[in-house]
Amino acid sequence: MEPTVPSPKAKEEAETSPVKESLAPARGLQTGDYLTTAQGLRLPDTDHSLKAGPRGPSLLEDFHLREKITHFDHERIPERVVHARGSGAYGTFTAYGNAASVTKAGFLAEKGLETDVFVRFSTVLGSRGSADTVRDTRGFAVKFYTAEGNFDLVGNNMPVFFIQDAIKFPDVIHAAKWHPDREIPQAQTAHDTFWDFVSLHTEATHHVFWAMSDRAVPRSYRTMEGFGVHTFRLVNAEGETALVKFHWKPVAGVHSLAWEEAQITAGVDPDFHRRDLADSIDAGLFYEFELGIQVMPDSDDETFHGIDLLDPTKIVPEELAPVQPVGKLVLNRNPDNFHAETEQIAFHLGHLVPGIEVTNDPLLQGRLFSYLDTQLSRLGGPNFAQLPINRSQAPVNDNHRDGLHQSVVHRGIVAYLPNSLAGPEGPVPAGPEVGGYVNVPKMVHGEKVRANPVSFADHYSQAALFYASLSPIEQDHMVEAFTFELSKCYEQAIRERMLGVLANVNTELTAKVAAGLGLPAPEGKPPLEVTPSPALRQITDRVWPIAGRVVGIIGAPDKQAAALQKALKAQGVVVRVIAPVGGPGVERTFQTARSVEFDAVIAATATTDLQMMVLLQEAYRHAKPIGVWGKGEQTLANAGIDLKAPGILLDPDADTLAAALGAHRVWARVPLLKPAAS
Ligand code: HDD
Repeated sequence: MEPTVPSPKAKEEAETSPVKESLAPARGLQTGDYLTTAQGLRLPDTDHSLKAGPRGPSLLEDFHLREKITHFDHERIPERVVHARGSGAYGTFTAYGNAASVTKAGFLAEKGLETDVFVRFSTVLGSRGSADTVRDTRGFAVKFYTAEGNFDLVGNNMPVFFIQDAIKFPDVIHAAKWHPDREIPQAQTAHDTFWDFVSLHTEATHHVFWAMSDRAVPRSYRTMEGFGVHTFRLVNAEGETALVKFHWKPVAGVHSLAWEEAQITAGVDPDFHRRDLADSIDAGLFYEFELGIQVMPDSDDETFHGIDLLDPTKIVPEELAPVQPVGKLVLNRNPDNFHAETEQIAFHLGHLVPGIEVTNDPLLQGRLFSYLDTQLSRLGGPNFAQLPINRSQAPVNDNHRDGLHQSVVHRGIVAYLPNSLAGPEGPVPAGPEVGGYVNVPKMVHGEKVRANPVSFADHYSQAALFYASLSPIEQDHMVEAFTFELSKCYEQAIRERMLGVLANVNTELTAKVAAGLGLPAPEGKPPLEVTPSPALRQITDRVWPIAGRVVGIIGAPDKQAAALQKALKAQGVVVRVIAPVGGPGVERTFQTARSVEFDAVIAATATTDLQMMVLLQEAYRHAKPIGVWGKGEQTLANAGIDLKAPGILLDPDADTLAAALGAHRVWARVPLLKPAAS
């Protein structure tokens, strides 16, 4: 799938969309030429309160002072209890049409149909103001404004979840978020309550392995996969059903930050991912993802190759059920107002359209309650669907009335069914022939119990599968992640217990982590046979599109730099000149530049500046391509970097750099970066 390279035309087209049109009246609410009160009264002065003389007390009668301050006092709404920090964008989803065989949902089934979407990416644990690059799961929530009503796919960048039953959600989140006494740590897994919980609650093991993998530190929201996690039931026009898992595949590939890089970035640029999303769209370098589905038969036992499809701690390996692309998502427009759009958007798994149904996954069932409920306190009442960002593009006639923040002026006396008084305007129930949502009849039976199916008791086999599927470098990163995070636990007993969990997954991993912690490796019962799934591996020989990547040149804005800028711009790469001081064509100075901003660096001048030494050493440690032009050779020597090391590119041109960026990192250098002892 070829990526979209900067296209002003596409950008222009993105500026007009049905959703944008529908938001237009709300955007037009603030139009007059003059400053006014909320009531439209023109104001001559908003800098001084009304006082009894210039040195006197303020007067209670100053309605403008009171309105201005009162409104300010109430500007904030409660942040999301999870996924508080996020950023979003509008886009277009285009269906390939092949999904018609499994679903009647128009936005998937109708070839070429374009549907407006809003996507909100997020971290899970941190507060609204926390950093983007922390080790965490990322949210990937998509609202499709379809002609049949809004459909929300509220997924994550990891395909499994910590718990199998929604009733455990408060437990896992209380354990994973900050300690309640100090509100520390912010947005990190490295603390006692998290490891205490997951070491006792072993159904979390598979998700913990994903959280300790490179997936937890994405390079950009552009370079991560998305997963619907649960199994959904799709229904086609003939009424046939299939069990399906949703996947978002990034056109740019799956790429991560180095762990040290992620930590530095959290300080240098806490908005790293948010900025990348907004800047990329502004530059016409749109994020692109393909939506894919794994299709499994809707069998009575809802199991596929022995995998219980109702268990959200399990994946179906792509080798068993290939991900079939069914449409493409292009994010092409930034919101105008963070609060009105990104903050007020309300996702809900119960926002479904005909052709897509839920299954009995107990995690999914509980989520169906939580998402509606949370909006009541977050958005202040039951009318949040009327907020411009949440409005359906399909006609709404719901018989709901009144409530806080009601903005519809309902007419007539009838808001009930059945009735004989509404006349032709009143809503009538819609059968399936006119698009009414009718569930596929499914037999439900069973005793009333608080219990899991037996198959849910397997907590380790797929964690083992995931670890075995990774490349050796990714496996090393996971060992380092477990060692780092567990080292930060104060309680030795928790570290030991967690090693006990790891021992039931993989002996070699446990030995390495235990060695790092200075503890004995316990014995466990890891699965005897594991069939790896190569599709889970991030590091492969593939060369990926490079739009959105950034190259830094330590030098001057000279002809050579300009030529590279021009050549790489055509591929969507930004080239920034880093010079000792500012000036025309200089985007970073030795003082302001940090390695984490760049995917590759070129040393083009001789310098002994210590900040540049650190920049180059970090780029080297993070396995980034480093180019050398002319006297830059001296700079590399000053930084102690061997010119013969892998990924040191002598006199690189645009093509050489593009090829190096396409591999994401210089993987051949990684073995040289290990501490001498290992
Ligand atoms: Fe959740 C937000 C994803 C389990 C309760 N969740 C939220 C968001 C994402 C997810 C991406 C942010 C939406 C946005 O951008 O506004 N959540 C997931 C996934 C889960 C999951 C992939 C498991 C497969 N969530 C889950 C459970 C519960 C919740 C089990 C409760 C029982 N989630 C919420 C919530 C949030 C939320 C409290 C917070 C704000 C919101 O919903 O609108 O209702």
